[in-house]
Amino acid sequence: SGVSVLESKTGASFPSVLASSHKLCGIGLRKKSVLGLKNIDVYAFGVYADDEDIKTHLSEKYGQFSASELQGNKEFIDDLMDNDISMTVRLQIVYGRLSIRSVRSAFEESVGSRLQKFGGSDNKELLQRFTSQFRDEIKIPRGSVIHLSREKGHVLRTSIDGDEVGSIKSKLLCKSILDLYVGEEAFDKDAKEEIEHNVASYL
Ligand code: DAO
Ligand code: DAO
Ligand code: DAO
Repeated sequence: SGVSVLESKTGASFPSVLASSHKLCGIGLRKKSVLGLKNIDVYAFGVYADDEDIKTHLSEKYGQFSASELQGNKEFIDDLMDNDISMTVRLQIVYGRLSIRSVRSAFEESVGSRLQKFGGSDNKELLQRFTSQFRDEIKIPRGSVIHLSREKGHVLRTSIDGDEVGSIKSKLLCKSILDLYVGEEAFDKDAKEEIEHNVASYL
């Protein structure tokens, strides 16, 4: 215990183990281009997964392959996203002027596009109803830590600096969030590769 990994550009620190059994699989950076003019670093993130759950759900199908053989295997990632594997994405905010309004609109854009990709039908109204719960008074200063956890039964639990802000049971939503970090158009491609490799090494 006590070991952590630093994201090199921002210096954000990620413990190598979260809670009891969530192991760090990779870290990366979420950037956003503003008006097509400049890229801002919004947050550093770490993706964690329960290594026992990985064994339980993925070993039978993938256990005979090496980590490098599984690199870039889309089915493997799809199975990681679809199975009931406990995972946490830990965000550490590095942008100092984040407003709830911009969180809401970024969420509608990024998560919204995945809800559409995986859910098909129109989730727009549902999404807006959800993001309207991001109350204006919530402050997310630089250094804030947000946990997005997928718990057993595809329950997404969100906390900010240890305070729970809500939970919602939705397989579609959990998958849509994870897709931002490990999917085909992940925010940080190097992080995605690192995560794939480490998940495979837990088989
Ligand atoms: O100041 O308008 C601006 C740029 C802010 C971009 C914010 C992107 C928000 C990304 C989501 C953060 C989720 C915690
Ligand atoms: O980076 O585009 C993105 C979206 C990441 C998901 C962020 C979820 C933030 C939820 C925090 C709610 C605070 C009111
Ligand atoms: O769980 O498969 C399902 C269907 C529920 C659809 C949930 C859509 C998500 C609505 C927006 C929530 C944003 C956090």
